[in-house]
Amino acid sequence: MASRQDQFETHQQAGPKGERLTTNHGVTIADNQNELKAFNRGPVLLEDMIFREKLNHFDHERIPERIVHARGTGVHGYFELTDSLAEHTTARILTEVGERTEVFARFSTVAGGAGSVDTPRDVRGFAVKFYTKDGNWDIVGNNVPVFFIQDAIKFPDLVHSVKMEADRGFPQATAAHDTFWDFNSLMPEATHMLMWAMSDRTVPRSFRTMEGFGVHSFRLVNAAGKSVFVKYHWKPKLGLQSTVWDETVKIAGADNDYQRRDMYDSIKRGDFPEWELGVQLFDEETAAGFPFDHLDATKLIPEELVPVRIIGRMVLDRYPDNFFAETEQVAFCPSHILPGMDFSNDPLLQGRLFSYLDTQLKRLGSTNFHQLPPNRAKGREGGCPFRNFQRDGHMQMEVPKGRANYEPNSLSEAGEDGGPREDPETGFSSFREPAGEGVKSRLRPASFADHYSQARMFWRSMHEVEQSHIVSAFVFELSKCELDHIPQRMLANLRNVDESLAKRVAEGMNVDLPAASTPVAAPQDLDPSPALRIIGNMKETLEGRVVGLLIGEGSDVGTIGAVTAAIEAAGAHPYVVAQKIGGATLSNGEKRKADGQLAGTPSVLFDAVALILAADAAKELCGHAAAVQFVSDAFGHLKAIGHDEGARALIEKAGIEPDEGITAFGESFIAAAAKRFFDREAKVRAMP
Ligand code: HDE
Repeated sequence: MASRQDQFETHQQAGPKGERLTTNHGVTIADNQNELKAFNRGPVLLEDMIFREKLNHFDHERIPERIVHARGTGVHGYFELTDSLAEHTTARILTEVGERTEVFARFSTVAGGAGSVDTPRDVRGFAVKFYTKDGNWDIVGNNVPVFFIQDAIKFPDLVHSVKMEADRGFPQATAAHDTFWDFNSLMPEATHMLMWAMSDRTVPRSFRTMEGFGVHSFRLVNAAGKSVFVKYHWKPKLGLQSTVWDETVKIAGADNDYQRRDMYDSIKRGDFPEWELGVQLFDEETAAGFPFDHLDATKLIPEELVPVRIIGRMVLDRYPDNFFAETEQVAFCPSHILPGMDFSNDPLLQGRLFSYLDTQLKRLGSTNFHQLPPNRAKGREGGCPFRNFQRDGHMQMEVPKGRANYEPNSLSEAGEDGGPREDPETGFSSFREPAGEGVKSRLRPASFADHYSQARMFWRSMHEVEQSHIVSAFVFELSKCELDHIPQRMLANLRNVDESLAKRVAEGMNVDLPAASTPVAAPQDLDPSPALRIIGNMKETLEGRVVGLLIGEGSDVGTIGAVTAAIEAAGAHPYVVAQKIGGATLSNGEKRKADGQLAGTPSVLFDAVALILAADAAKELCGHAAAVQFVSDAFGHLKAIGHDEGARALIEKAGIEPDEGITAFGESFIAAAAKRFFDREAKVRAMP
């Protein structure tokens, strides 16, 4: 009978570093290939503790995914304060200019499951954990500054409505279905958020090109106990950039993981994603003068009303070593604030203060989730990340010493360690807010009644291109509803936002425009806020972007070199695509390997494209749909196309009418590649 060694001669007997494989209990394993059998070709024995331990651990690998924001990617980095808020807060992270604080950020979609795609039309989560000297601080925000609902008691209804429909288990990761629009059209307070959700904000090009918002008002509290309100803003260094819808849909097909890969690749290249942190600061008196209630999370404070003061920057520079241990197990809680900070009475925020702690217990299975590596208060001064008398529980990782597990105690009087004590000086204390008088009730404040003014303000603040995208998105989504009365109800609400918007959506669907619904509070005409636009807040820069170079047999080596150098000089990254992954033989007879194969690397993955082709190769590519689509999609997605003489045939085959975005190589290409050509849009698709 052959021994194990005879059969598996090639198996390594020790790891590359001489490590031995062991069980979880540290016993070295002799055979990791075969179950223990009673005899040759015989049954497996229950006593095989190595097999049972391995399978048992495997069977329990999955933990519940997040009920919302299940799909996400996390990154390590740091925050650096550039402007002190010492007059407003005692939190050191906001007062010590130049100090670097470790952070962990997680970006996510909201509706889809953990295995869904990265690029549906959806709000993106933007959660940051700061490991500060005063303990962990989490800003658990989104890339949209408002929310659907005013009161947390409606959150389960909202989430049920957007998730897969209960009976059929689809659609996944999209709001474009009956139940979402049914619920939201019945909740006029959602209208402002729906405008954002249908805008280009929810189809961001990259996590790196989106803003983040803390959404709610929080408080800062200074040493004298005085408080101001604060709203947090993240502004991307690369400016805002979104995709057009056709591009979004095609990205999902080309690369499920597009946005997390973009984050991973950019960090690997050293293009570290960066945001500025800004704050809007205002006091009670200023807030009282707003034409809306800032405690209502369906409202934003226009930057034109309260400017955003930039106080620091966040740089993300390290991908996690392990997705599960870090990104899956990181536990954000809006309740994680520091001494010198406090909450506001926003009822949505107040509900969140309960929900996140509760959810962590369910997902991570233990009240000791704070001991997991991504959650430990590791920035805390004094070595030990926490010191208290909470004890025991599942998966306790600490070994507390001594008898003191209660307080007060007098054990130190006998020379024993009596443990930590509260510190009224530096400890967290709540802002002494005068409590209002009133009646205990479930009423919604009257100041929350205006559901349309800011939705209208948002619409009127948009560039006309963005307005057409909003109309198209409403048409697309409402056209997916099977029940006709639902879009009708939504259209009735949209009439309160703007007549032309409602009319264009109805025309785009070829349905009747119903009578307007009756608003609880008459909408007001607020001043538009240009800060809300994407167009106008985009940066004409190639920095950090990716340009696809389509090459083929005989491509000119000099042109490839010059275009590559120009792209790199502009701070961008060239990515070579050829029909075959092995690449092509260039004009000098040398073979150039491709980074991507044409059929699997469409132009949707790039910010601009360069076609460097010999005439014969271009002609041959005219017979390949993937090549023709590479060009026609780049055009249709409003991107710059640089080309040499040889590539002309392919451009003609794609049926492209040259415009200023179609350039020869040189400076004009680099300048064009930093832009999107929105004027082209009317030529390529009918806009409702
Ligand atoms: Fe969340 N939300 N949320 N949310 N949320 C969760 O917590 C919840 C809301 C946000 O990357 C859950 O750990 C309630 C607003 C982000 O891990 C859960 C309400 C904003 C993430 C939860 C809201 C957010 C979550 C699910 C209404 C923007 C992902 C898993 C009162 C300011 C964090 C988890 C990460 C995750 C509850 C509304 C942002 C269930 C009850 C508003 C970025 O606890």
